[in-house]
Amino acid sequence: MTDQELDQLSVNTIRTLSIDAVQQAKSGHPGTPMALAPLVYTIWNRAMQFDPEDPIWPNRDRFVLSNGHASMLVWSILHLTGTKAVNADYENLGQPSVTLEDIRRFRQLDSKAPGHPEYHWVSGVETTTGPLGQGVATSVGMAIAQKWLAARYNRPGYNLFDYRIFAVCGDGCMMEGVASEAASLAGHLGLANLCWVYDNNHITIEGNTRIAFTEDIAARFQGYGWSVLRVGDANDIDRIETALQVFKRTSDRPTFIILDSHIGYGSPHKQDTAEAHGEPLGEDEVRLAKRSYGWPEDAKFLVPDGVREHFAAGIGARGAKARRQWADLLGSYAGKNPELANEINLMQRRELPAGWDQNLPVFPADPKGVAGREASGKVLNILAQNIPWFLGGSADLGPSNKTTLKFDGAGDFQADNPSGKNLHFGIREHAMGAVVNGLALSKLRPFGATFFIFSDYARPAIRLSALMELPTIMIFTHDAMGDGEDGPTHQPIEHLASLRAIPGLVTLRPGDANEVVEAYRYVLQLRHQPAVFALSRQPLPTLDRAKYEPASGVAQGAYILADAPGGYLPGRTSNTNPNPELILIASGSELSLAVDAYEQLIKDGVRARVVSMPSWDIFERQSPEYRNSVLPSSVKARVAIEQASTFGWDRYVGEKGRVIGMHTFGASAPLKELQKKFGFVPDQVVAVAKEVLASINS
Ligand SMILES: Cc1ncc(C[n+]2csc(CCOP(=O)(O)OP(=O)(O)O)c2C)c(N)n1
Ligand SMILES: [Mg+2]
Repeated sequence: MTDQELDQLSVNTIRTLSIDAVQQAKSGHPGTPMALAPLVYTIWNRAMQFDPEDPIWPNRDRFVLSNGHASMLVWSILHLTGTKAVNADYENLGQPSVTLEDIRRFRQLDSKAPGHPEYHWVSGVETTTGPLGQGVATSVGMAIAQKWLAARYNRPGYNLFDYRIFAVCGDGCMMEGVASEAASLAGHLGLANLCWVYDNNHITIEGNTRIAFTEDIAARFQGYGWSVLRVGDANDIDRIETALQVFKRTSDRPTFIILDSHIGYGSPHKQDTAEAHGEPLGEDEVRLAKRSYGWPEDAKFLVPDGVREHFAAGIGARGAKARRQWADLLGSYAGKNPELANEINLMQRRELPAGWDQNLPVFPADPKGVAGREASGKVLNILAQNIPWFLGGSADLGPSNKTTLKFDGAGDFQADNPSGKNLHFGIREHAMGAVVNGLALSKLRPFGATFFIFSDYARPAIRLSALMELPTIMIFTHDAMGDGEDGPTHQPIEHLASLRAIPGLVTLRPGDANEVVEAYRYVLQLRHQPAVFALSRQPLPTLDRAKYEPASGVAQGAYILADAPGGYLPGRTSNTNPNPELILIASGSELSLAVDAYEQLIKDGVRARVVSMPSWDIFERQSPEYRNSVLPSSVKARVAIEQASTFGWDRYVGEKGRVIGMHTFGASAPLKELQKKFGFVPDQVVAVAKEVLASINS
């Protein structure tokens, strides 16, 4: 067979595997794989530097399928290239990432060919996609990461990091706002290592895009400052390759390739229709499509002889050579730059450098105290010096979030300064969330920041951080009514509850400056979990830790801060009277309020305890014994205090307890007045506590 024939055979293998898998599963999306098989074939077998033997080789090119519903493209290509599986400890298992059996069991339980591309589940998938727009936005973070890595680690003669990012997207991705935010940022930053290929098929689920999407997309991307190319025939492999070569030669801006395609290509009755998008073709139509490709009509899941070999001779040989050369390069680099080489190694395993937590501040007791955001800013500036690859920024609120890195050499990340550690996301919270994911997928340790109220604008990306098990950090300040005068549009209410509901996400609302430090200490050691901080705008009293228990209890999620005389304080008291009669539970700005109420209650002869509870989810991971020692089941009189929706607190206060929280959107007024109006004052807490006690004792 000629090379041309082998190209066509390979393309048709991707097409027919996709058709057969969807037909067998009786669900899925056949049309776009049928149309984009030539594109994906060309990117992988002709353009990408990727070694199927080692899918986590640091300098590999990245491939992102942002229109994740076309996942059969990924499963086909991972299978045909023989990409190997890697486990959670980054060990190569020597087995295929996706087997033909997985493809036969497309969308079935435990198959490595699930409905959408899932990072962490299938090796070779660079990011989870399916929520449209998310993949392309994440690819911008990957491109920023490559630029940053190159700036820090490359040396003359040592181009350790020069990889590119290829992302494929459809009409849905182009309609989603997050893609626009991200494209605008990528254009501003001149990310020439980034290429998006847009599948211009004029079809979405409801039919032709003329019903909702008629803009001039080429003009739009030119406006963003991208290089815009067009390939008029999605079947023309050579033209596609030429466009990709133009991308590789472009050195000052990202590339957007508009690819005109026909969804369901080759299916006589479904091509160019919305039906080809999301339903199996049907047995008869499958035969007709195969006939149009010159394929044996009754063959199923057929990989003809020569196809695997064709990939091995293309991407396989090219990738193996590139990776070998890179390994040699790193070896000689390590001889000259052992510290930098060590950083690269640590980073790949998501480990921290020695001394990462040195010089973290200890805040002295201070009734006036320090704002959560202020303490956070001090910690960030130390961590970013201790951990070279720790970096991040805010969505235009750096001065308010106190996230600006101010030490010498921190710098601003810009097109002409890619080693900067301060990222300026602009007012683009959603793209910020996705970019942070892209940075974490590239093994950097990133943070993003905005007001807590606008966590909603980043939430879909935060959800994906959790789904992908990425150690991202989101710093949300102005976490409650602290900027009172701004009013209900700026006062978060349901945000804590909604973030606490995301599986795997660590949500932390520290109660004073030392709890902020401990919260960071905990979070930095996470390797596979994202975290969000809810931090105060206003100063919070720094508690006297000689009098109260140490802030290191943050690492348990909740801890006894103060107890009734004779109460249980590990290592400190005689434990003569293990159980209090009343427990006050608080987080964040309400912790010192709980302490004030506690002091009053103790004076009044009530055996009260204060539990600081900065994190529900960390607490839930503690042993039943520990949890019961903090919140003994026998103590029914409990009051939780939090300036947020009361939703969910019943699990900790129980049927007899009460929650002092928010049931409205707040109001615009100075903080002191708001605290009074909504009951966040010591007298009110004391009164509620006594009511609870009385009702239990009656
Ligand atoms: C954020 C988001 N909204 C809605 C969907 C549901 N959805 C999946 S595919 C699709 C249509 C996508 O059209 P297009 O990107 O043009 O894909 P094509 O049919 O051309 O492959 C929709 C609405 C989704 N996956 N993500
Ligand atoms: Mg479309």
